[in-house]
Amino acid sequence: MKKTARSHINIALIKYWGKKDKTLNLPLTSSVSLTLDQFYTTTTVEYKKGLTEDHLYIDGRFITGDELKRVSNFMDEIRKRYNIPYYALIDSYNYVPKKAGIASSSSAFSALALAATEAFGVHLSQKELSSLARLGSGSASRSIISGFAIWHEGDSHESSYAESFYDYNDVAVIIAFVDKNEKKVGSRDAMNILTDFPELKNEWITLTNDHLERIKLGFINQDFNIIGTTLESHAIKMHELIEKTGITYLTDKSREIIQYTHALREKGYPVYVSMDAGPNVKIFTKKSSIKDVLPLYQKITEVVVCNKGKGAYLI
Ligand code: 2P0
Repeated sequence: MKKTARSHINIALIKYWGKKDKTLNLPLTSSVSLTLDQFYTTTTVEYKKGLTEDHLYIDGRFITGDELKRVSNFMDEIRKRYNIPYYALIDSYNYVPKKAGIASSSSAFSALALAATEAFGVHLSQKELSSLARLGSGSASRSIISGFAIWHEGDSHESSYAESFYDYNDVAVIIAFVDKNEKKVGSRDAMNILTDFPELKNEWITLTNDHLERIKLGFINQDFNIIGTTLESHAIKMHELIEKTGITYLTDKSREIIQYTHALREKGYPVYVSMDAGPNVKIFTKKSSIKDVLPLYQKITEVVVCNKGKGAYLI
């Protein structure tokens, strides 16, 4: 009744921002991501007969309050769905800068979904596991999958899941760190504010569906320029949207790195930016160009190079 799972973070090329159903955690739109090889969560779940509640440790710290509640609610869902009669000891380690827009909830709930089912001998298909992880955190549905994934928005628990997307081999991501501290507004709270702005919400849905079609063509034609320009405009549009709802994640330093990237692109480097719910900037580039591009970013900030990573697995 004990299993350990590992899962890596993913970065969205087409972003998930906003929900159409909070209970099932269904997104407003489909999204596309790349699971990375660098940052991950390792989680052990052990069901124990004597426990009267879940005991959660994150990075060796005993967790209570809202953080425990979110995890316990997710565990309740798993217990209900698979008739598991025990509470669990959950021991989780994040090899991710937490809450700094490097998406730790994606790897956390993906690893937890796998460990919590397997620890009770429940073997789910990848599709079922992805839907399950989604209930913990939307982006976790995509971390179940290796490499590029599409999370289909769906309209029910079963139809909202991620699976492999088209592939592109020559890709790498440079994470340019701006700030590793905890962000002020969590993405869950921030995206829920969108419900107060119905017009913005509708514009966002139309725009995202359009970007999704465009990026698909980029993959089908194996055109890195189309993939890159689409993911970059998409991320910039998401931040414009978020700012219209009164929240700002990007700092002056983020904007400097964005400008710097545009200047490099004018010189011919294949570099495109993407930013999530935090100030750090992710640069999508070609793996074959890393040796030329990396020193240019190392000059200006702390960086980590990521390649395509594996989906969730047992260890
Ligand atoms: C994404 N983000 O697609 C977008 C872009 C942040 C910016 O998915 O409420 O932590 O747990 O389902 O998954 C972050 O949202 O939200 C996220 P919940 P989650 O990567």
